[in-house]
Amino acid sequence: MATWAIGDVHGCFSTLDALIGRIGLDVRRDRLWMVGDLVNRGPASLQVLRWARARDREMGDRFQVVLGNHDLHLIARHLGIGRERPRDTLEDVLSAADRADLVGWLRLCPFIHFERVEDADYVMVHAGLRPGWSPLDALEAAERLQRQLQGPSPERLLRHERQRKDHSARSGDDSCRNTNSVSRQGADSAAALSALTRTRMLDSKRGPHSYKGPPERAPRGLRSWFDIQPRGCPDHTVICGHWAALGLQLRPALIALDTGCVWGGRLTAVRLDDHRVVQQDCIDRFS
Ligand SMILES: [Mn+2]
Repeated sequence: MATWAIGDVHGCFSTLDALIGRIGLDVRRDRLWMVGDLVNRGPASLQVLRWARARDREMGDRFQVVLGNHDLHLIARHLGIGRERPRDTLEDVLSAADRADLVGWLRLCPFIHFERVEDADYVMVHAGLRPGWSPLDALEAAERLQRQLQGPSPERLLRHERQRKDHSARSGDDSCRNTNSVSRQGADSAAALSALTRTRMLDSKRGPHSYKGPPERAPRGLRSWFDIQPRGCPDHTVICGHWAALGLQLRPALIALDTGCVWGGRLTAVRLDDHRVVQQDCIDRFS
């Protein structure tokens, strides 16, 4: 039995299908984990979602997906909360007969997944963790977000998602000063959502920064979220995606898997048991 983790698919179904063939996934025995951003930017989000929905039925707990920022954007669009963005390629999903079933399933996915595999502790998130977060801190924050997303009024959380996009250079910690406890909770949620689904580099005040490029070319004073000590969940190996310019990272406690498939790069799978890497060049056609 193998455990595979796969990077950001972004609607590149043909590439995903080819990669799954390459790794020889045994759906009856193996585990398959995906770091989120299943959809958007690429040409076949609908096929990716239908595929993931089928793997979920077939593999049960051995199939795990965590939510990425583009997955949240699809949920927002489905609910009529989010507005279309210039490079969205979500029309196939939004006009599908099984749209409600597919997006309903996506809405039930978690923001974080903890699992022990072969004597090693893993935590999978789309983007990252806040510095200093214990596993319990991270789990509680993620579950709070999940309850908001699944509850009767997900608008607040999805609005945070939009605000983080618009003001991603501002610190969630600073914005909650001198405010009452309700808005402090909101600011905490926004900061947790930002860490789990959008973080790349932080400024000297540990606020999120919008820089997306490679860390070695970053403006002075910025540091990668995983280089700030104490890192969140330091005793766990973090599996994440979201940062295409960072590229594949296989470090003792960090496996970063976004290798820019949708930008003409590759889709990457890593077998956690022995760190075997299997990659597939992007073969999806963009019209
Ligand atoms: Mn992302």
